[in-house]
Amino acid sequence: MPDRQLSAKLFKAAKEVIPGGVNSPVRAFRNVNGDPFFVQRARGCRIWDVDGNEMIDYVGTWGPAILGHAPSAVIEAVHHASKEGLSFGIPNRHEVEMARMIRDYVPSVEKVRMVNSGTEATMSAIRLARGYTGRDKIVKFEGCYHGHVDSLLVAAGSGALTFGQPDSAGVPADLAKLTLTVPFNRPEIIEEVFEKHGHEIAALIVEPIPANAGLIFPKEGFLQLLRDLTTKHGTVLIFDEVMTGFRLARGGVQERVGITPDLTAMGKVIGGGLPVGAFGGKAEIMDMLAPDGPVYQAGTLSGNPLALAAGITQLKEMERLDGWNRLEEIGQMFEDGVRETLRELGRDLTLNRIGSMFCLFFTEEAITNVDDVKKSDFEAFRKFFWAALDRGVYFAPSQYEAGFISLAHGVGDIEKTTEVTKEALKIALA
Ligand code: KE4
Repeated sequence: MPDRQLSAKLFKAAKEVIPGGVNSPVRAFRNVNGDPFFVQRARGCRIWDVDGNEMIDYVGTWGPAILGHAPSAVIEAVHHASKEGLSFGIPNRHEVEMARMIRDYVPSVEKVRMVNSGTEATMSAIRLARGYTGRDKIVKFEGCYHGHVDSLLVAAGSGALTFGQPDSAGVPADLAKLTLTVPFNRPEIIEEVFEKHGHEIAALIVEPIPANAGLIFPKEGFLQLLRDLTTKHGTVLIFDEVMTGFRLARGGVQERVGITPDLTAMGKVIGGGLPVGAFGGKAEIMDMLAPDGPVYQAGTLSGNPLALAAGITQLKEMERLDGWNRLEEIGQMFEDGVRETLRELGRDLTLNRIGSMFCLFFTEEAITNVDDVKKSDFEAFRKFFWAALDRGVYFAPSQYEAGFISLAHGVGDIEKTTEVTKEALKIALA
């Protein structure tokens, strides 16, 4: 059992001055009924906690660390940029280079605006869609998370087709009522929604491959149905690719599935670990933004030179290293190891993996939406999480999160992970 005394001391101190002791709730390990460790440093696919325990990391700071932690090229780029200044609040050349790269990687993005988080990206995209269409209502899917935007922290209303109620304190009921939350992968329900309300709906926002309820694959034709319905009713289709963008393909999920959204929310990978988000899409829509258009959106640190130097370098490194193909190879190795282990244990748990993202569900049922995830054995998941962590492998501390593989995960790391996963599964499933 690793010694985590310094983490415990730090967590106690943190709780006195930070709500819940964390700056973001998932870090509190509430879903695994334990206290978090405190990180000391990270490099490659490994992290070390303040007590010196070393772990193989499959969270990767929730997506940005696609090359692994602290890649030398990114550190060098940030260091070099910092010599010219830390922040300007003045147009700078990094902004033009990043915008051009994003447009090149994601052809549906004719124009793009940089922001400082995924939340800002989705919040701005929603406001823009409302300004562009003159409509107020929006549609999102249960289990999809788009950041802590008031309009998107909304649970399904009483009936599947009634508009929403707040999913968080502090969200006005009158605002939540404008958001309709429906089950993912249920074509008949989304068709009925548009039949009834299509003319009122400004935007439909979706994670094209939901990764905030584990990892859920859209049924054949479901994303195309969303594209057809939104086109037919003049609704803005927003792909939230904050997590999947620049990771599941060079051009994100929209490149994999060949579906073109009207707007895309982006983040994580394009920040190289520094605070960055972005939203972009059709020029006709984007040109509605101030200062040209009537939709206001702004940010002191938007286009920050250090964050963009990090993101630009990270993307260039992915190109140089043929990163997306390499991630598929490593991801396949990871998947083969886990599936072999499940076969040996005679347990057919559901493992969803695409590219460098995965989720092992503690259920043998197919996972089509978050209702299926809720049937997982959460106690077994918790035992698995802690057994793996105690043996040096850090998986996401929640059954509702996806795992992330980086270019820094080598064959040896995957082999160790497979061994640890086997031990942890034996304990969890005993
Ligand atoms: P941020 O505001 O946290 O940068 O991004 C919000 C966001 C938007 N869209 C998607 C699809 C996202 O996954 C996220 C944030 N992802 C979570 C991880 N599941 C961030 C972890 C956290 O909240 O601490």
